[in-house]
Amino acid sequence: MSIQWHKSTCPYCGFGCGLMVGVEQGKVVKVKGMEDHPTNKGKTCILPANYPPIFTDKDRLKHPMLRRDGKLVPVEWDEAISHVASVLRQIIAEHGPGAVAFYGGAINLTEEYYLMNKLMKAAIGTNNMECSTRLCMASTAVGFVSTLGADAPPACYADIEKADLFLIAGNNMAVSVPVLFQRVRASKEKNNVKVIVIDPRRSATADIADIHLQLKPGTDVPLNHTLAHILLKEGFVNEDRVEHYASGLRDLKALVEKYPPSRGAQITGCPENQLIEAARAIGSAKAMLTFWFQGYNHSSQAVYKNNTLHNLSLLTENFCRPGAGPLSITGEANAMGNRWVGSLAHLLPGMRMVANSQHRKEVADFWKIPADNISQAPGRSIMDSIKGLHTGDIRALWVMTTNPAASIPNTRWVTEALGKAELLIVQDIFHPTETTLLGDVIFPAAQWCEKTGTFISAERRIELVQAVIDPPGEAKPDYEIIWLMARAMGFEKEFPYTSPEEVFEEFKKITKGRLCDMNGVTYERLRGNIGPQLPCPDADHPGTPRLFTDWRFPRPDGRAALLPRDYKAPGDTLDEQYPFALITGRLAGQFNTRTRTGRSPQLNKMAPDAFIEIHPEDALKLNISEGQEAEISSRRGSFRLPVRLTDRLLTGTVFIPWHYGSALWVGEGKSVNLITSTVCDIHSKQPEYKFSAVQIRPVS
Ligand SMILES: Nc1nc2c(c(=O)[nH]1)N[C@H]1C(S)=C(S)[C@@H](COP(=O)(O)OP(=O)(O)OC[C@H]3O[C@@H](n4cnc5c(=O)[nH]c(N)nc54)[C@H](O)[C@@H]3O)O[C@H]1N2
Ligand SMILES: Nc1nc2c(c(=O)[nH]1)N[C@H]1C(S)=C(S)[C@@H](COP(=O)(O)OP(=O)(O)OC[C@H]3O[C@@H](n4cnc5c(=O)[nH]c(N)nc54)[C@H](O)[C@@H]3O)O[C@H]1N2
Ligand code: SF4
Ligand SMILES: [Mo]
Repeated sequence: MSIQWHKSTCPYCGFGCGLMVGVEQGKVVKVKGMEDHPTNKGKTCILPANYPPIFTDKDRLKHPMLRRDGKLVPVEWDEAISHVASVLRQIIAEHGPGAVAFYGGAINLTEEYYLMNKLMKAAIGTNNMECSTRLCMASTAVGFVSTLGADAPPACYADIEKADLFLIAGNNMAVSVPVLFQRVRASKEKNNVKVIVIDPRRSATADIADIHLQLKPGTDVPLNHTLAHILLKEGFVNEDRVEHYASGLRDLKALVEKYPPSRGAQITGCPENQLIEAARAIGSAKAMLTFWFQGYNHSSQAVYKNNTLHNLSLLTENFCRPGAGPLSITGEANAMGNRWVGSLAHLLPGMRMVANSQHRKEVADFWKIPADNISQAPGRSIMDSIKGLHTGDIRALWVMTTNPAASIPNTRWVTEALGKAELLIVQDIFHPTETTLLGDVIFPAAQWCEKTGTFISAERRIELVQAVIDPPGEAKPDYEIIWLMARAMGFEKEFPYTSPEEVFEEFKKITKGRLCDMNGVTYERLRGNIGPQLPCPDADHPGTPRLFTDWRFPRPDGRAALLPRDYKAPGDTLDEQYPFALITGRLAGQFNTRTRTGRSPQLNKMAPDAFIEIHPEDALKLNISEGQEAEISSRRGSFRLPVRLTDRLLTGTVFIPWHYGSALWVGEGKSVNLITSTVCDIHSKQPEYKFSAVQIRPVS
């Protein structure tokens, strides 16, 4: 029998490479890049290419399970669903809807987030609905809303071939988005593009930099202010033109006046002449494209880092034209869909806000419910829900497509909280994961290629990912599990769906007239074709590559905002006892909590186990050598790892890859989140994974 090829989109990062999935005798046997896809032109990184064993792994969940006498036992779907519905109804009757919370991931389908929003925010009546986007892109979203007036990433991938300067800040794309990195490198070579990398580590991405600003961790805001100071002082800013499309110039000038190169150098540790060289490169660029990622968002100053980077683009007119602007890449495959459906506790579907009464009314009218049914207070962020489990204010948590027991900071605090839930529902494709091990109820889910629905990529491109094989055993698509649960809770009328296409057709109506308008999209249009970039308001609309090309922004005065943001040092403080700044981040061979990649033999061989990187000078002082075990402690706990020496770090900083938990075979206590800081950005509520104060001791 020959291989049947089907078009799909990558289920890992949000760059959204087009893929071809090869199926033979009901099994996925091969995954390769789609030759004529505009995003990747046939290329892929190693992640999707190594997907086939992940479909058939022995740990795939095949039956619902309930915990009885401490043990998870398989049950029928009917029993699992009616049990969960009755416990949820009872908790809501006794403690109100606010005692229930939902926490999802960012690789679900747009349709699934829509259903969950409707179930939680309309039917049950609580805004306690969150997704792992809180840990990932929440700050980028808040950054866009404050600077531009909407969470609307303006640039597109075609800008990569049109820019003459790439400013890459806190984004190790060589590891985290390798196909993007290949495009960036190719454009650099072909078009002689200059590259500035801002990262406290000499990362693989920094290897192609013309200027690498190796700043002290957490000092991006003063660095950006210093660059703005030089741009203004050296006459690179046409103030009249800027005033035309951006407000706030006077206040920004007053603030950055206080950041001359000497002060910038002192705070960031970057040499003065290098800061001047970087600012001049920005000032002289014809088209600057900026990239940033978790080096920004995983910070207590995350939103301010975003705002002050956008200040640089706005000051230099690097916006709204080919090759210029902020090009935000999203973390997980459908992180963009997730944001636009409103899968955070302060959002509503179609780029709307809970706190806005007009938005609440529009959504309530659409759902044909009284406006008061949507609570006017934003719900709990996931960090607040964990606190709520500790205090008893949250009684039930439904976790779907995310692994909080491994990915939220301060693991002991998280697992204790999950243990206190009266009802912990975990909906995943595998058991064990760190979180399924704690569940009271396990729902087995179908995954990518086993269900149909839409993903939206970082450049706002919507694509259909289709079911091409059957899920194992009794596993069901997440959308079906949600509508079965909703009906069992008494919402038959509101959840009459029989297919994801019906859900999409309903959802798209509420995007009408919004920047995420998808009314020109149908499954039929997407089937077998490259999807359009949103907004795409009607059937013959070709899609929208770039936003705000008329330099008008969705803010009250039509201008974008230059924002004067004060600098604050990271939340966790270094002292004599905890003198090292711990940075956590990614490896090419593993993805997030590695429930998938850790089950691919090839990927696991590449990146089998955790380690700590230390600068050789620090190692000498600590009397630690390459390969030796070290004990790493923070104010929250401690664990042990083998040491690797590297001068790619600054002295005083250390790096640990964060993928390794306890549920797969690396054993207990390898998860760096045992020791990471729970300090969050107050504006985005996103944790500061990139700065924890730690101590290191050799283990003899
Ligand atoms: N192979 C692989 N690819 C992935 C993932 C994966 O797990 N594995 N995960 C996906 C997801 S969900 C995401 S969100 C992305 C994340 O992708 P990235 O954000 O690119 O990855 P990270 O390694 O988390 O962090 C990026 C860089 O930030 C730097 N950094 C740390 N502190 C600071 C600081 O204060 N300032 C600056 N400027 N930089 C700093 C780090 O040294 C690091 O090199 O990757 C996606 N792609
Ligand atoms: N220390 C530290 N911690 C971090 C980070 C860091 O850099 N450092 N990065 C943060 C970031 S950026 C992110 S995005 C988060 C990610 O944190 P998580 O969301 O917890 O990470 P994943 O491993 O992607 O979890 C996805 C889960 O969904 C399951 N799954 C896969 N497909 C499906 C499906 O179709 N349906 C269902 N129901 N389940 C499915 C997988 O088996 C897995 O358990 O972690 C954050 N945590
Ligand atoms: S770069 Fe991202 S989207 Fe492309 S193949 Fe790799 S993980 Fe998938
Ligand atoms: Mo992420």
